[in-house]
Amino acid sequence: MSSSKHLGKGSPRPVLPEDGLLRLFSMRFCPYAQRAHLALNAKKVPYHTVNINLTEKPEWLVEFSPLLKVPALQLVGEKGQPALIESLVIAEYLDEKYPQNPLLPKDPLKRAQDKILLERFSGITNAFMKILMQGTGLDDYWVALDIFEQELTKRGTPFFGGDKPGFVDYMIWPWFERLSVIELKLPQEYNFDEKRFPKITKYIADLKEDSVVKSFYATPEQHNEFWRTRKSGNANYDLLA
Ligand SMILES: N[C@@H](CCC(=O)N[C@@H](CS)C(=O)NCC(=O)O)C(=O)O
Repeated sequence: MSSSKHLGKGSPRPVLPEDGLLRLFSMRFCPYAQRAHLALNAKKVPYHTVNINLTEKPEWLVEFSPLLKVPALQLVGEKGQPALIESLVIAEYLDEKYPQNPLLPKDPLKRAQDKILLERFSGITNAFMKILMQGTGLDDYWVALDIFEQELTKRGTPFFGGDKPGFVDYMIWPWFERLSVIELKLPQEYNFDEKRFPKITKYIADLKEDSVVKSFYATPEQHNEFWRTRKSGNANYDLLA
C-alpha cells in the first residue's frame, strides 16, 4: 500500500497500517529517491511510499528528514522507529540488512572501488543540475561520463556490477533515465555521441530492460513534462498519481 498523491503543507500525517513495513518518504521524480526505490525493489522488500510535495512541504516532514529532503526511510520495526536519510546510506543499509540479491561486492577492495566510482558520479549529478538551472555544463557532463565509459571498458562486463546490475548501476541509473530532460533543455546543443560512448550507449539500452529498473520507470515524455511544470514554478508532482 502506498499514498501516491504528494502530501503538502497542511496535510495530516498519513495514516498507514501498523504492519511493520518500511516507510519510504519520496517524490516521484526525485532521482535520489529513485535510488531507494530501486534498492528496495531489487531486494523485493515490501514498503509503503509516502510522497512529499517538495514545494510546499508538510510540517511533519522534519520528524523523518531533518534536512527536509527525500528520500527518508523509516524503519518501523526498529526500536524508536528511526528514519534514515541520504540515498546512498539508505541503499547500503538495505543491502546489508537484506542479504537477498546482494548489490555491493563483498570484497573490500572492489567495494571501496565501487564507492569511489559513485563519488565520481557527482561530476554527472552536478553537471545535470547546472544544465537544468543555468543552461550550461553540457561539456562537463560528457567529460564526467568519459570516466564511466572507460571504467566499463576496463571492467569488461555489461554492467558495473558484472553480468547483472549491482549497486553502482542502480545508484546511477536515475540520471541516465533523465537524459531526455537535458535534450529538452538544450535542444540545439545536445550532442550525445554514440561513438564517444559506445559502451554507455549499450549499457543504457540494457539497463532499461532490467526488471528492477522497469519496476520504477518514467518515460522521457513524463520526465520532460515534470521538468516543464517545475520550471514554470508549478511542479506537477502528481503527474503519475
Ligand atoms: N544527498 C541527498 C540528496 C537528496 C535531495 O537533494 N533530494 C531533493 C529532491 S530530488 C530534495 O529533497 N530537495 C528538497 C529541498 O532541497 O528542499 C541524497 O542523496 O539523498
